[in-house]
Amino acid sequence: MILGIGFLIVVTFLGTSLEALIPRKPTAPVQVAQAGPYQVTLQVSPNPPSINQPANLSLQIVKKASGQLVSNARVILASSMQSMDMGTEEIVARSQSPGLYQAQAHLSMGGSWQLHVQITVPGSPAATTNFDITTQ
Ligand SMILES: [Cu+2]
Repeated sequence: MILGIGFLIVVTFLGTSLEALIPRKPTAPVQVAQAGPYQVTLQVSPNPPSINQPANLSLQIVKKASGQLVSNARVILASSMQSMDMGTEEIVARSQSPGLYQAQAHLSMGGSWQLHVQITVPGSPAATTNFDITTQ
């Protein structure tokens, strides 16, 4: 029994330290997700993002039904770390051209980040989705 618990502790310890040592696979530089009636294509550059400089995020938003670019949305991004509470950075993306929104995020630590995207078009309910971004 005691041996079993000791073994568990060692395995847990190894698991945690290995996770910090093994280089993480970067997430794809272009990812697509569905947010309610919209399809969102996220491009991250550089990929993987550097922890020393802000990451450039660009989001293209189209209506799923028609493929039409969504040009009048308010796009709010919130980035947070998945494995710990480092707070949440909220960013309002700037409209760059019809359907294209850009923002910079400070992903200041290596690991898995979650990017929460909220899209609000006047007259329609807000739609949300999440992306995973891995920094190194
Ligand atoms: Cu962290």
